[in-house]
Amino acid sequence: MADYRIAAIGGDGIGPEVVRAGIEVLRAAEQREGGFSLTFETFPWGSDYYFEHSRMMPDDGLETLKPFDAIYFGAVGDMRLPDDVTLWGLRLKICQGFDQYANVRPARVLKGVTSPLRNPGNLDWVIVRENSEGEYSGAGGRVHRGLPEEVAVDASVFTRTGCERIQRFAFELARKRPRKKLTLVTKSNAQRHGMVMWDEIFAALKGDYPDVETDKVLVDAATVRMTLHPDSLDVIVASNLHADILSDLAAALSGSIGVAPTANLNPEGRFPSMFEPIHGSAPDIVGKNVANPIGTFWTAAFMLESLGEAKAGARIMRAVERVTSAGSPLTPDLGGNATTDDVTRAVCEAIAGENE
Ligand code: GGG
Repeated sequence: MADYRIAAIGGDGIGPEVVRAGIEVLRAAEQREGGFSLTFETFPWGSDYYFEHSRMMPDDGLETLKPFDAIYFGAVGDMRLPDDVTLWGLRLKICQGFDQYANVRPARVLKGVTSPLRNPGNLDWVIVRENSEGEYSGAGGRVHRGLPEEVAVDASVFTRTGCERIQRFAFELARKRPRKKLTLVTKSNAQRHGMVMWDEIFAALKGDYPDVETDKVLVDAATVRMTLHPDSLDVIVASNLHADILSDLAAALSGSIGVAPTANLNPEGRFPSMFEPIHGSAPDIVGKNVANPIGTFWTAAFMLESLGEAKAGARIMRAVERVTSAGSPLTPDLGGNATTDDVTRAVCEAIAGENE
């Protein structure tokens, strides 16, 4: 029987609350499904850890995480610290340190959930975000700090290897989906070096995937397509920053940022992959027991699927949709007045009570 070792990192804000809820749901799925087991180890890394140790995670944190089969992550962001310190000190340290270059962000309207769009049609997208370079390369610097002549530079670094591997990943993903459609999003009219290379690589790769229908759109026009013609999109591939922004829009259009999952994949399996809800630390609702745990449940399903336990993952999603389609219990972001605990209990009961 397979035993999967999962590193759980709640991180900041509502992260620990939703990861705790997610572990309960994973335990329910493990029990109901049988045939595999999960061993969790929890790491208290994040902003509280920073105040004790002057760093978001230990210097040898990546070595500690390396033997795990997967990382189940909550969120980063704390009002007491600059956002770049928390993001680079934990989430990006893991994503970049483990070469988790494929960030996969599905968006669809779950049963019973209302999209803010008048005509959501069959909104069912996967956004593939380049996750290792680009606008998040970290290259740049500041000189003459505080003086009128101060200069700040953030360099977007796009490598042919980085662009090609993420685009191939997106093509492979698109060809496994019923619609087999891939849209490239860039801003190659304004960013005339790196983004033009994205376009050129896409044009060259297309020939290797004749079964995948392709098109391309500028990132500004992509927001319009997503809002007015959601049916025209299936898989979208874009740079680190563009896809980050588009996937927040996608989550909002599918009903709430609280339901959307993410996988940070190292597709070759040289390092563990990391799974997390799209949402951040939501400091305004910390400790109130109202955080929506559904994004973390969908994330759990995604993690099980990636570990080879697709049946158990699908079971979690059926249970989630049984609860959402019943219309209750739902947290306030979905129009309900239930707590995180209420939703967690209902999903665990739906898993345990399923006859399939
Ligand atoms: N669970 C996702 C999360 O914590 N996101 C925090 C954040 O600030 N992310 C910025 C980014 O991914 O670019």
